[in-house]
Amino acid sequence: MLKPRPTPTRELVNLDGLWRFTLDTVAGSHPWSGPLETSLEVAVPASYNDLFTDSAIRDHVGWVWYQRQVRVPRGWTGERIMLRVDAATHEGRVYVNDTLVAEHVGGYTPFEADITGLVRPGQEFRLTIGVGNELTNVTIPPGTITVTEDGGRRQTYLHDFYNYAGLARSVWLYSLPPVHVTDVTVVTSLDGTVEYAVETSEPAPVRVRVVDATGAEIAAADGASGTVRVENAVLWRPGAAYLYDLVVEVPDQDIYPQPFGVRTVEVKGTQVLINGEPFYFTGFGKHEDSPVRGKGHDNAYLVHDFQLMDWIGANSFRTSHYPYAEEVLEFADRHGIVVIDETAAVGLNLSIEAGLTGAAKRPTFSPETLNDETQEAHAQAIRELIARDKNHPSVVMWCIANEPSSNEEGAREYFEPLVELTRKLDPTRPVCYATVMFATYDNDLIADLFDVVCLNRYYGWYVATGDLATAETYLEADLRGWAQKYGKPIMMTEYGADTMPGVHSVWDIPWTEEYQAACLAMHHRVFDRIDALVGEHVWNFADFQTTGAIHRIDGNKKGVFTRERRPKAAAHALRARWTSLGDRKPSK
Ligand code: BDP
Repeated sequence: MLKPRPTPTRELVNLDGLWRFTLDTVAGSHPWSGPLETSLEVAVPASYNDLFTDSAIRDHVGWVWYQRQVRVPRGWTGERIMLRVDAATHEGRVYVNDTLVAEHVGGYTPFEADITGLVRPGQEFRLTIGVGNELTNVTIPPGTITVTEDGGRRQTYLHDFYNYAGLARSVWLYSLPPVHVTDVTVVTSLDGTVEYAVETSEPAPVRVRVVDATGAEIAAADGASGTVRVENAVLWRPGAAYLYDLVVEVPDQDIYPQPFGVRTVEVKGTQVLINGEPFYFTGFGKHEDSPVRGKGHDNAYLVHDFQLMDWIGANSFRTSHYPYAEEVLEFADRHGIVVIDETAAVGLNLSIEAGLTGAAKRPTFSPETLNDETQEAHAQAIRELIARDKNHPSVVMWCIANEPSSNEEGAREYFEPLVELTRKLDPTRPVCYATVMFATYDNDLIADLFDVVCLNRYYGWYVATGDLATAETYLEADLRGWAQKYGKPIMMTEYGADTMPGVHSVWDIPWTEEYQAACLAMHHRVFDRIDALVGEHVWNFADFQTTGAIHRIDGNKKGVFTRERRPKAAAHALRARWTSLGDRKPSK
């Protein structure tokens, strides 16, 4: 799905700002059929949960309503008029005046509606967006709704971040010419060959031009698909981005520039190669999370987070545990940061439920739990992720799930078709999933289906807590086991320790700043002894909000930065390591 851009043939109106807001509390009411009766206003983009003081809003389970008036620019006569929601977490329903124009399930990917027949250039309409936050056994991510003793509804889920909801990304009104470009796919080779495929709203002649970063046209071709050749192509490299535009033209109708980089990704033996050269990932699993905004996209945090990643020597991150705002990927494209792009398939693991909630043990994959319908929702999440992000040079790998119960019966039947689908949709990028601690090289049932073994491990924290010597032997045995069995590259997608800033000790005491640094250093000693290791992503870049739990102090504190982005001691230690690693890690 193309990102809306202003071009000579397209105009774009941003609808962010303050909208009217209310909870859906009256069953059977139709809040979209008139002005919302409310004095509440809500910020877009932002998760709504932390904006208000009322816990009934923060903890609401169900639908909420956003509403505002929108004026269509008067010059749009004869154009198609489109409405685009960058994300409605987790489900959206869009009404233009009284008419339902779009419904979408999946909280982190965009959707749009053609509203041409319902609105008039120069005139206003009432835009109402319902947003539902319920997670069930057939949503991605999954969750469970229980009814409490007092009759209230409670949402539980097995992922470790707060269920922020609402319109956390931008909403747009934009115009399209009657015949327009609907999709562009670009695949590049190191010799400068650019394969492209363009789709249009109806059959029409297509011309493409490659424009370099100075604005000069350097190649051109006719036809909806084919190849163009960029002579002496400047490669998109980690740390040294270079972007071209494929300017797609439907003559006399539409112009759409699609940015792209010339680069390749490949897995060979135990290496991940970018542009044919081994790449070693340094960086983090992140979250879209900040005080007050929740998951609301914020360009100030975007710039600052990337500055901190640069300062610390991170060359990459994983969009744990859902697709991030497109602005984030575009920034990574422009600044040469490498991205592992993840779906929202997190918490597909009922084996941990019993331990966490005291509930009876349930199988993860079964008709009553995660079933064919869940798998179809997961497939849809993969389709939408790839449709949105396929042209980003920064994205080098798809991560289709975080910590599924991959050692449980049914895992292979569930995942095999999803891996096939991912490869069919994008044959150019490796595919991975992040493996939970309980899935070992002995009992995991799906690792052979994927290209890179990605491990989330908490030695020194959940296992061998406070005992780094034991943790070191466990970690090394674990990594060697995977290396030996699979012969694939191994990426450490999570490791770390909760840390309260300001708590110190001369001993190995969990939660202290020194312990976090020592725990990471222990991991790094082991990493440097494992040939197949291709990268290290610390969990997490910054502290983030979760549901309340006895092992969480106002959220997860495994950040190397606090939630306000202040460095803990480990940040300085990581900086010392990562800024002196060069392109590769030290010889083993
Ligand atoms: C892993 C999850 C991550 C959690 C982390 C933790 O992938 O989302 O936040 O553990 O417990 O299991 O800190």
